[in-house]
Amino acid sequence: MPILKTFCSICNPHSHCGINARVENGRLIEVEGMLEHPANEGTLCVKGAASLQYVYAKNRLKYPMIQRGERGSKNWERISWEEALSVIASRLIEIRDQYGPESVIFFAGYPKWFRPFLQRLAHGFGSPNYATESSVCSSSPTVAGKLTYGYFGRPDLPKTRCLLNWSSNPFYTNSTLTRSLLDLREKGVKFISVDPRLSSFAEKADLHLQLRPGTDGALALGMIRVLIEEKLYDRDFVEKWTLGFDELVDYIEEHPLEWAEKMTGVQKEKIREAARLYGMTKPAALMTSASSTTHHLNGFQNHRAILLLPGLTGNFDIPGGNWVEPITYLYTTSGAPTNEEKIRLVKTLKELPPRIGEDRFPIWCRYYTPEAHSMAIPFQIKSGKPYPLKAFIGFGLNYRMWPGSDFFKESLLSLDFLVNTDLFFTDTCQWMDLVLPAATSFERTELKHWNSKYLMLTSPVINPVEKSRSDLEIIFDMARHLGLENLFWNGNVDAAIDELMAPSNYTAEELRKCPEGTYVRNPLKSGYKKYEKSGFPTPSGKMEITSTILREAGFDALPIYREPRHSSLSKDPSNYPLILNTGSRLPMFIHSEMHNVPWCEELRKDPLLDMNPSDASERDIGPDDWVWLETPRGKIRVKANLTETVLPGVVHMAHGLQEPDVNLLIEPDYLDPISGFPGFKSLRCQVTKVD
Ligand SMILES: Nc1nc2c(c(=O)[nH]1)N[C@H]1C(S)=C(S)[C@@H](COP(=O)(O)OP(=O)(O)OC[C@H]3O[C@@H](n4cnc5c(=O)[nH]c(N)nc54)[C@H](O)[C@@H]3O)O[C@H]1N2
Ligand SMILES: Nc1nc2c(c(=O)[nH]1)N[C@H]1C(S)=C(S)[C@@H](COP(=O)(O)OP(=O)(O)OC[C@H]3O[C@@H](n4cnc5c(=O)[nH]c(N)nc54)[C@H](O)[C@@H]3O)O[C@H]1N2
Ligand code: SF4
Ligand SMILES: [Mo]
Repeated sequence: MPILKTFCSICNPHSHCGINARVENGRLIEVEGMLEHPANEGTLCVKGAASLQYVYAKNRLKYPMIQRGERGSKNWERISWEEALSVIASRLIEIRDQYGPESVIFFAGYPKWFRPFLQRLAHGFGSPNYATESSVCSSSPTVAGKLTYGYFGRPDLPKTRCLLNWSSNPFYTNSTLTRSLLDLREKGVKFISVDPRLSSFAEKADLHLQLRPGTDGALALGMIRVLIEEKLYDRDFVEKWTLGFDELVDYIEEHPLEWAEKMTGVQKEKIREAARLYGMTKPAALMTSASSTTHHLNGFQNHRAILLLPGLTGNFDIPGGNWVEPITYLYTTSGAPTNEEKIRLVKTLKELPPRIGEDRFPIWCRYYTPEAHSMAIPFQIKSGKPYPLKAFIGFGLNYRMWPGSDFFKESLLSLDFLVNTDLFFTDTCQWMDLVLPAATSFERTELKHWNSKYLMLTSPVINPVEKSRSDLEIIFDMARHLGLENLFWNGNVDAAIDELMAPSNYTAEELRKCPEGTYVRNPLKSGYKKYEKSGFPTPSGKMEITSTILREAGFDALPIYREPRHSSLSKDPSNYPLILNTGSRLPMFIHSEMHNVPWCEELRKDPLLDMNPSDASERDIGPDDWVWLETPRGKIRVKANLTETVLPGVVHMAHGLQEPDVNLLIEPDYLDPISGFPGFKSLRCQVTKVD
């Protein structure tokens, strides 16, 4: 039986494991990790190992379908692709003629691989309203880095001697890093973990700072105080390359370590120890999360405070520190330059009407890639201001991603036309006018870049399940029906890949000749301390401890620490004494995904609320008791999982479940005023036993 080469694209774009697929009569029979692939070196996690159950899941969407009658009436009728795409095109053109192209939203959920082409479709159609899941993920840290340094770099793991892991749990979330992290540990590299839970990473750390969620800014400022007090900062760098150091010193002087201890719950001796370990071990690298520090109302500024650490200690853009390499394609640094930007943006933003959210989150909108802000969508749908919204074309839309998911759904249902393209007939699909079946990575052609300077262009290794199709082909075909075929290489996907890869002289034909992938020839050489040549790409040309952009926009220029609105320190005698933290990742699920896959589902059958035994005994709650998890917005029924891994006073609930949905408990406008990120991780709640 032949072994065909492909990769798993279930989880985050920094993993994506190479796969050897055994195929019989066009059907997948077996998968195993590809030994020669630099990302996974033969390994697969439980999700990838369950690929057969995923590809052939019972609820795969099999045909384009249209819902006749009312939404939610389940009156579905199978239609042909031609019919589906004609209906979509004619409705969109009607809506464009009546309300303008900006009234149509083009949205990508968690899947990322087709995004540049979806954005091209939106702009080609005339709508600035291309929006994505990144409005709650990774973009806030990205913008925080841009405002502070102009760019930011990932931790240079192979060369570091100290890893300060601030709020990430890579053993679960980026599991292809596991082996190399354990190797570092065995080599004696110091690990510091900043995490309110004893995570699988924190267990391995030399030092674990178990802070109260959402107080990261206070902790970072506490560490900075020690670095300054004990002269552990890089004085040359600070003098030459920073803006606002004196303001920082003034602030720090007013905030002793006792203050940081009180805010964070971390003993001041531990804060001092962490600052010394990070400040004195050279080189040291900072690893952060795409979301956990920024899922708070004060998250953007907290993240900025954390990002000051590499600069102040001379660890920015050096070997073994936070090394800046250019992003070449879809969030990765493969070293092979592409025309991604050119392909995404066929119109300049000046030629398009304002994006959704531009009024409310101007900094995010200006300094992130030109997208609309997803969190602002339901509010503009409701208000119709500054202009009405009428249609939503989703690719991988899960309406439960939003805080106040019921509010988002209700606003969505007030639109005139709803389409979603997904692999599965999800809960969200039930509310659409039309659904389109997408193909998995096994059934499509996909171009992928890896940070390890590796490229792959796959061809389908199995027949698509029933009538499912690649998202890319669907987008190209939608474009054809809208009369935009010229913008879409007249339907020729390989021609698009040729144009995309032209700056690094690869063609689709050449890439297809090495189905197992290839190391990038002559990858871009990044060099170190690039600011010494050209300064930092910030308004002042320096690392901005005080941000010029924030100051001009009326925000605190310095990342000073402020308690979030629902602070657990506030004095009101609240009925909600516990902190609710949501969404710590589980290894067997990806948000709303993999719950339909038996091997994954079996590993965690119940909706578990992690709580400390002391909080449980105060409430007469025993292991596995059913409890109500309640916030001022509502309550859901969950099962108590008593565990010492979480702090007393803080409970943790997974997101992504259809039932019970924790996002029903969160106000839709509980948003960070700078980034628009929801406060998913520092809310107030109560837990009581179900009678
Ligand atoms: N309470 C709480 N809420 C959160 C978070 C939290 O921590 N707490 N985290 C937030 C974050 S960081 C994120 S990233 C979001 C997750 O964002 P979501 O978009 O909700 O993520 P998923 O559920 O993984 O994926 C959405 C849909 O994409 C479909 N899909 C997968 N692959 C493909 C494909 O190739 N093509 C197509 N067309 N569809 C596909 C899936 O089947 C699924 O239905 O959730 C956010 N919401
Ligand atoms: N298996 C799996 N992998 C995934 C995903 C998934 O759903 N499943 N999702 C992908 C996505 S979209 C994302 S954004 C990433 C997230 O990737 P990670 O950030 O690595 O994972 P999380 O579990 O969200 O958060 C990591 C840690 O942050 C801690 N944390 C929570 N609140 C705070 C806080 O206020 N401060 C600090 N310092 N730490 C805090 C949690 O306790 C948790 O241990 O994972 C990606 N990978
Ligand atoms: S889900 Fe697992 S197997 Fe698939 S890419 Fe992610 S880590 Fe690899
Ligand atoms: Mo995310």
